[in-house]
Amino acid sequence: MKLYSSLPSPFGRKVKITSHITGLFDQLEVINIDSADPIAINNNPNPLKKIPTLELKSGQLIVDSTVICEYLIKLANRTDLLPECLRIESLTRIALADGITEAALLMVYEQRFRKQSQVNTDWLHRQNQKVLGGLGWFNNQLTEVSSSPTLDQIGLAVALGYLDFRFTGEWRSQFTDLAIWLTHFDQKVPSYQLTDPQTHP
Ligand SMILES: N[C@@H](CCC(=O)N[C@@H](CS)C(=O)NCC(=O)O)C(=O)O
Repeated sequence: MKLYSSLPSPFGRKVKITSHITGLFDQLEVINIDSADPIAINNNPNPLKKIPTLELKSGQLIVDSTVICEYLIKLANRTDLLPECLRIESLTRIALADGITEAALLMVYEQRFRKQSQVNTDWLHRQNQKVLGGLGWFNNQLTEVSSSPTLDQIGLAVALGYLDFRFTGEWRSQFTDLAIWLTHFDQKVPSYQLTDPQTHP
């Protein structure tokens, strides 16, 4: 299976951690694509040119990190990562965690793809409110982490990791319970550090 991703991609990291936990990482051929490079992105078979993208040996494409993770979870028969009896609740938590990551990505893109004079500070503020809203929600809804985390916990950890990576961990002083939670995740899930773009570039 080919996984199109990039080293800093938080959604790619979500898939990589899931593949480690399900024991499928060695079956992935990871192909790094620099999303900022207009020539490199043409190598991505995803028509939307987003990463992560999974390409099966048959040529079938699987897109969107949650869909890819669910595919891996089913392939490895590890449905405890996305329990059927809690499916809607889990998918909601995953969507909220992904929403934090998406808003943070949009803030990064606003500053990467526009000239400084064109950066829309109202738009940045709007996205930052989403990040803060999501963090506030999770800060009051934390669940205990084990060495085999659920997919919503993986999604939350990569969202926080992305804020650490791109926004120097400013969130930590305001959301102290979440910061403690992430320390537990980091200690219990070795693939979190293995996929850290700051230490494994
Ligand atoms: N909902 C998608 C989001 C994927 C996404 O936005 N990926 C970013 C990189 S982390 C990307 O491909 N950005 C380049 C672009 O949007 O053109 C998922 O969960 O996979």
